[in-house]
Amino acid sequence: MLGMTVTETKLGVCNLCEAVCGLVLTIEDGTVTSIRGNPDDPLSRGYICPKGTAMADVYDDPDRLRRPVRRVDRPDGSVGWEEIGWDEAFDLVADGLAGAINEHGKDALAIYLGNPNAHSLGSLTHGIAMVKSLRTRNKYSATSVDQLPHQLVGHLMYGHQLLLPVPDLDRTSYFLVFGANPMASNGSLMTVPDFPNRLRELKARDGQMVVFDPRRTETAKVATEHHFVRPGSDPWVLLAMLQVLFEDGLTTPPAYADNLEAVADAVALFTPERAERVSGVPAAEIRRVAREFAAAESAVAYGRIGVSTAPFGTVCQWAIQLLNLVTGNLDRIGGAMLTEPAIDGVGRGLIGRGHYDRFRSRVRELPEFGGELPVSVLREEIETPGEGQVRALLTLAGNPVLSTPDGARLDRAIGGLDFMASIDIYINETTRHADVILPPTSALERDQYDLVFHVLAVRNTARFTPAVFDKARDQRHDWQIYREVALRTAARLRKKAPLAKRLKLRAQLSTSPSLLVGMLLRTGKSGVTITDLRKHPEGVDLGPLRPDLLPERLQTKSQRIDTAPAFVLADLDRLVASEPVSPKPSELLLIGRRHKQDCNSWMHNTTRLTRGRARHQLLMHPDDLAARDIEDGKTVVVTSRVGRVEVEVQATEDVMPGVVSLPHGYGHQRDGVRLSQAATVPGASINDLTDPTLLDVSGNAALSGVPVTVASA
Ligand SMILES: Nc1nc2c(c(=O)[nH]1)N[C@H]1C(S)=C(S)[C@@H](COP(=O)(O)OP(=O)(O)OC[C@H]3O[C@@H](n4cnc5c(=O)[nH]c(N)nc54)[C@H](O)[C@@H]3O)O[C@H]1N2
Ligand SMILES: Nc1nc2c(c(=O)[nH]1)N[C@H]1C(S)=C(S)[C@@H](COP(=O)(O)OP(=O)(O)OC[C@H]3O[C@@H](n4cnc5c(=O)[nH]c(N)nc54)[C@H](O)[C@@H]3O)O[C@H]1N2
Ligand code: SF4
Ligand SMILES: [Mo]
Repeated sequence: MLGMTVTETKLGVCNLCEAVCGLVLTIEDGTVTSIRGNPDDPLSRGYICPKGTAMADVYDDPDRLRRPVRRVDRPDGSVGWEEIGWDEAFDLVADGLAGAINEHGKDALAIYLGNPNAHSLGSLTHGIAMVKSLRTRNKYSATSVDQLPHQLVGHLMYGHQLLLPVPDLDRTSYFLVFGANPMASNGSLMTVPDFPNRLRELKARDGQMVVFDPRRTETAKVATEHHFVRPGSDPWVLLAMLQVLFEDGLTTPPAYADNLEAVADAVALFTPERAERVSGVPAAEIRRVAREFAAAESAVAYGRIGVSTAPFGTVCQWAIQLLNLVTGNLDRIGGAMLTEPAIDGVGRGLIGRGHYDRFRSRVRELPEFGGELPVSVLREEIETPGEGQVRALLTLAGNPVLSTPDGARLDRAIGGLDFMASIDIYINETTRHADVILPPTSALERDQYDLVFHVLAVRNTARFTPAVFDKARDQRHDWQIYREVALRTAARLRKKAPLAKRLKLRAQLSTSPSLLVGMLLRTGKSGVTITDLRKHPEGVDLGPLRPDLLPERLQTKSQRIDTAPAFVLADLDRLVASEPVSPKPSELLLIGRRHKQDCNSWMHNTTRLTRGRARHQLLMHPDDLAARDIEDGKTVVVTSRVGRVEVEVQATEDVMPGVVSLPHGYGHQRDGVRLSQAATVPGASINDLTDPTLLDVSGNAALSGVPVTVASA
């Protein structure tokens, strides 16, 4: 074999977005030399985007941590990192966490869970258990800068926070999209790999895709129709559509829906004419779209980040559910349908239904949802002295300094903590403050089964992907890290949990995630076993989504849907009170942006994804630039209530006049420190401008539609 190259082909899975594409990797002498989409995968059908190929970069990345590191504050004020052994690292972390709890109480420890946790089997099977064992009320996650309104509405209407109908994209004839850009994001709360082709198929069968977005996005450009809508004004448009449906008598709701008269009453005031004044969408267009939606053979409304991270995210998600429901498109082919995953975490109660306002945050008294507080309060809980003040922080795969509102101030607050530990594969803008970082194996080195994304997929499939690479001896999987941190911290607590509880925790955390998947499949109803999945690593097709699963699948006590939850109706008063009289002429509304080659706040150190034209600029309409005497390409100062950033501006008619757009996840150069993953991409963090006091009623941050001013630098 001397001198010969050993070439292997292995199947993998991409964990960089919710599309969870199946991959075929070519590996030569241990190096990944090519990554393609797997044509045999029944869900992703061979699709892959530029990020899928970059999975190899994460694996190879010399910047990626493979062994624990401890922060060393040097006498000259600079910071260095020193590799330490696992045993020492676990002890340091357990000492720090238990120390804060013993001295100041359990709520002195805050925990933040970031997005990649949803993409790791071990985080779902073991991470959540570890977090629970630490019993703090100061639990935060990316949920409250993302999909919290969906979860609240699912909880209120269907009885479970994750009983969320997904668009039956492969069969619908009318796809109505508010504030989502699946051509760049590849779908969210709708696992839909190969969106571009699925859309082509939709259009080939004479289907419509109608998009409402303040920017003419990649998705808007391939839509059959795009409407500019003023940021934050979607609830007016959505409620006006409902008003039209009721007024025209176009409603055909299912028998298990209650209180529709209350909905009709509540929306009566929200006429298309009133919506036009607030949103800029002509009343005639709102009427036409509503009528065409109702008349379509099948239709489904869908809304994502642009309407979730908005001041009325909950109202929007409620109205979107209602558009589907009142037109008879809920639980129907081509409409909004329920999935039947092989591991039904929702139906089997593995995931809680959600609960609201069981306790509140200490400083601002904001209600919890599902045991979590809105991350918009994290900074003040760290900074405000008194009983229950946060003294220590544990982050799991997150970067709140770049991803949550007023990140700059959070950054400073985190810097002042007594102790911080992170479970993360990089030193990022947040984890740079950690005393110790514990890095788990990366995605290609661990087994994967998508416990979350099969629940949200446009087709029922199941897939188990064994690790592509063996882990090195001195690496740890995330679940092994969670076990050690949980057990060693528990052992150090002065107020120990009862012995039986601790033994149970040990047993629970000592079973590997893959074994758990096998057990969950065996005890489920799908008939699929882990042996089947190991035989078919490309995935097993369980068929298209099935209709008529309601009302049986509802988890409400009555097994009926309350279409008019008092909680949501009450927020309509706040909506009316917020009706803008006339916008201030100097003010612009800031919205976000995702690009195909970006992955939230990380992956900016891979050449593969960062070469080519820069894309960090503030997008602004030429008329708005002219009105301020600003030239295209110049550096501008963007100012909001909480902060200011400098960034280059780019003129484009793709944004509405009065609207500016910055992508999130940029702005890596902080305090002049070069971070291992921060790379060289320029740009500013949009979350140095977003405002933690702007919130939806759910507690979700209103990141979209933040008032800013723009001036020449
Ligand atoms: N203004 C604005 N802000 C936003 C958004 C927006 O649209 N606009 N979007 C929001 C949304 S939807 C989300 S989900 C959040 C994301 O916010 P976060 O989840 O806080 O941040 P990410 O950028 O996803 O960072 C995840 C970190 O996890 C680490 N990581 C990656 N893979 C692994 C792994 O396998 N294991 C471990 N342990 N660590 C890993 C990387 O170091 C990375 O820095 O941002 C939110 N913030
Ligand atoms: N390439 C890539 N893919 C990703 C990610 C990534 O970072 N990069 N992140 C992943 C994550 S964590 C998530 S949650 C999903 C998000 O998935 P999407 O929600 O599809 O992604 P966004 O691009 O944020 O789309 C939000 C859209 O809302 C628009 N918008 C902003 N404000 C408003 C408003 O007030 N009203 C309306 N109607 N529209 C508005 C924006 O212009 C934007 O086009 O993407 C996932 N996929
Ligand atoms: S669409 Fe791209 S990033 Fe998302 S799972 Fe597929 S290959 Fe990965
Ligand atoms: Mo997200």
